[in-house]
Amino acid sequence: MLEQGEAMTRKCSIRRIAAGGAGVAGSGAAGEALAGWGALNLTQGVTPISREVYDLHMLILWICVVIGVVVFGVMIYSIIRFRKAKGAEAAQFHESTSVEIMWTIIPFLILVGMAIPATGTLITMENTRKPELTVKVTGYQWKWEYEYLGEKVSFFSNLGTPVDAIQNREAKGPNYLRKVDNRLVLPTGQKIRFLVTAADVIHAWWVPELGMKKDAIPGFVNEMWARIDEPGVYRGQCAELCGRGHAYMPIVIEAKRPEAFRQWLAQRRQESRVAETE
Ligand SMILES: [Cu+2]
Repeated sequence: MLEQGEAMTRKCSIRRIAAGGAGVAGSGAAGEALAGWGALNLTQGVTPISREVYDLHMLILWICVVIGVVVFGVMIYSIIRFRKAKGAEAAQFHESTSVEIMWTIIPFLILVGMAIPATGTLITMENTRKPELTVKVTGYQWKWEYEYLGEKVSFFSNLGTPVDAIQNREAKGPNYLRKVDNRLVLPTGQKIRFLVTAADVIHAWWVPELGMKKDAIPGFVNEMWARIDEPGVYRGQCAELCGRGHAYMPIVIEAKRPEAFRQWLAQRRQESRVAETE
């Protein structure tokens, strides 16, 4: 009796969670974000590399779908067509050279077919040579520091969400925990190299739209690069559990056209010079 009661409560709570999920999905901004199958897929991103990564992901997904359909199709067909109830007799044989050659060569060809385009993309990703701008990214507990190398501009980027919103004393609003005080402003259409490191523990710098993620490790410098096509705001997060404030060190990139970026950079340099002399 008790067991039955427990099972009932569990069933009810599962139903409640499911209903709650549907409620969230159906309401406002969250509903828009979850609308359509596209929201379940990898983002196409805003850089040539992120699109290459997306295309690879789709190519390999469809290869997997075809393999799945063929394997399960043959399996289900055989199970039904040659069932015992219809009096099917199993073939009796041991070792078949032709079958063994086939099941070695076909997977080999599939793997090579996937490895060739994937290697090309990996090589492009690793090629950080000849950047037009280099930004050093340093992770701290719990903020990021951005230094525009050779430009005499550097600043910290802290969480922009107020503590009152975190502690439910005010409305959380859009982009909750995904806002910063100082955005990382970058130019569009230029090759930007990122040097990623950390000053205390391991963090990871991740903006999904750039199609890349790098660990930020104290004493090491990891490299990555991006060429952002369109102006816009792109958000990311620290992706390596780095302590109590791990959720409170978001990344916000603001991509501007090169002229607007140069203007911003000059103004920023001016501000830091003023701050130094004060
Ligand atoms: Cu972190």
